[in-house]
Amino acid sequence: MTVAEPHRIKSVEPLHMPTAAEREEAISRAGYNTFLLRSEEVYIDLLTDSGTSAMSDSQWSALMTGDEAYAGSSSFYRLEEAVRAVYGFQHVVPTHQGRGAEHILSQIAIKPGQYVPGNMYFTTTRAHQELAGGIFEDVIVDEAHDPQSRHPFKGDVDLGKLERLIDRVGAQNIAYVNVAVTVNMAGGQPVSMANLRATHYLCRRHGILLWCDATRCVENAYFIKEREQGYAGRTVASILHEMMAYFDGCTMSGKKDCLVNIGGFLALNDESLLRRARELVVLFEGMPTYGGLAGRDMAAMAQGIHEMVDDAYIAHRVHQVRYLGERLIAAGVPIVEPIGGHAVFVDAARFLPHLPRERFPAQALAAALYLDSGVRAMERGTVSAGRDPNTGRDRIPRLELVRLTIPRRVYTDRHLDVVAESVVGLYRHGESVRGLRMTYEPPTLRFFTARFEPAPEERHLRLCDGK
Ligand code: PLI
Repeated sequence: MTVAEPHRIKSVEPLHMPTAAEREEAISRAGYNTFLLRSEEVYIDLLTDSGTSAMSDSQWSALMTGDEAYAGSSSFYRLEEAVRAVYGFQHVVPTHQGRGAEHILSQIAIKPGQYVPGNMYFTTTRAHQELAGGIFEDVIVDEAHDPQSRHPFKGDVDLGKLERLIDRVGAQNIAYVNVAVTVNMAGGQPVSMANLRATHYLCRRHGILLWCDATRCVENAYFIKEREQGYAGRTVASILHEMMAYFDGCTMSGKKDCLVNIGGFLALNDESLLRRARELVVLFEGMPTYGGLAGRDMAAMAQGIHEMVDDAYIAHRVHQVRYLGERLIAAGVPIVEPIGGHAVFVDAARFLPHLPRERFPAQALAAALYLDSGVRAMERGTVSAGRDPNTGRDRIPRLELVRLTIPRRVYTDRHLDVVAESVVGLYRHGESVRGLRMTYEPPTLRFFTARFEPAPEERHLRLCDGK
C-alpha cells in the first residue's frame, strides 16, 4: 500500500545540480571527505538526518512565541511539559544538542576507570565517556555486527555479555548501562520492548543505573509496533512512554526525532543527579532554564516533541526510508538488513570487494557517489571508528558502511529515485572506484575533518597484503 506524505508543502527551497567538473573540483578540494563539502556543492544531501528536518507551520509559529528571558523562560516550562507528557521524565535540562547532554551525563555519572556498557558505540557518546575516564564495552547482540542478519531487533542488548561483564568487573565498577534506541551505527536498528524490560531488571538487580540514548526513540517505538507481539494496536506515543519507563533517564539529540534544527536535553527523575547536572550545565551550556538554546529553540522543540509521536507522521517516515532501501535491494545492491529507521546503510565491503579496509572502501564509495550524482552520503566504518585510545591502533569494525540518511519531511520519493539510480549505476561499475589514503588525521572524531587522496598503487598494495 502506498504511504503518502502526511503533509503538504507550503515553502520550497531550490536545488542546484553542480556540473561533473564542479563536483570533481569540489571533492578534491574537500579531501575526499563529504563532511568538508560546501552545502551549495551538493544536489541531494543525505549526509545526516541531524538538524536537517523541515519544521511544521506550528513549529515556525512557536518560534515567534519564544520567551528569550535569561532566567525562567516560559519556553523552558513548555519544553518541560512536553518532555513530561511524551517521555514521562519529571525533569529536563536543556542542552545545545545531544553531545552537550552526553558531556554532562558522562561528567556526573562516570568515575575514571569505570566501565560503560552500551549496545554498540556512537561516536560522540563514546568520546564523552572516554573523556570522563570511562571504558566503553560493547554488549550488543552479535547479529548487529552482521549486515546480512535479518534479526528484527538487532539493537538488543546481549544480556549474557552484560551479565559476564558485571561478574568480571563488579557492579560498583560500572558507571551505568547506556542503551541507544535505535542503534545508529548498526544501521538504525531497534531494541525490542522485551529486551528493554529484561535489561531494566538485570540492572535493577545489580543496582546499576540504566540510561537511554533516546535520539531516535520514536522510530524504535514504530518498529516495536510493527514487529513485536502485542503492540500492533497501540499508539506510538503509548509505546514510547512504556519504553522510557524502563530507564533512569535519557540523553536526547532534539535534532533528530524532535524535528528541530538545533537542541537537545537530558531528562531524568532523580533529584540529586538533577542537582549535579544543573551545576554543570551552567558551566558548559547556560542557565538551567535555557542550557545553550534560545527560548524560541525550546518552543519549537516542545512543539516538535508533540508532532513526532503522530502515528501518520512516523509511519511515513519509516516507510520512506524503506522505499529507498527496497529499490536498492531489488537491484541487488548489498545493504544492511532489515532496513533501519533513519537511513539506508550500503555495505561498502561487499559493494567494493576489490578494496582492502586500509583503503577505506566506505569513504571511497561516499566520494564516488558524490562525483557521480552530487548526492552526499556519510562514511560509517573504519574512519568513523577511529583509534583505540590505549593502543593507538585503528579500530576495524566489522561494519564498513555508507549511510544514505533521510532528513525528515524534506525530500520526496522522486529524489530518492535519483539516489537509487546513482547507487545502482555505481554498483554495476564498482571496480572503477579507487581506494583512498589518509593525508590528515585529527586526534579525535577524525571522520569530521580527516583528508584523503586517491591511493596510487592499488594493485601493489593488494599484492603486498597477500589478498
Ligand atoms: O549531534 P548531536 O550532538 O545532537 O547528537 C549526538 C548523537 C547522539 N546519539 C546518537 C545515536 C546520534 O546519532 C547522535 C548524533 N548523530 C549524528 C550527528 C548523525 O549524523 O547521526
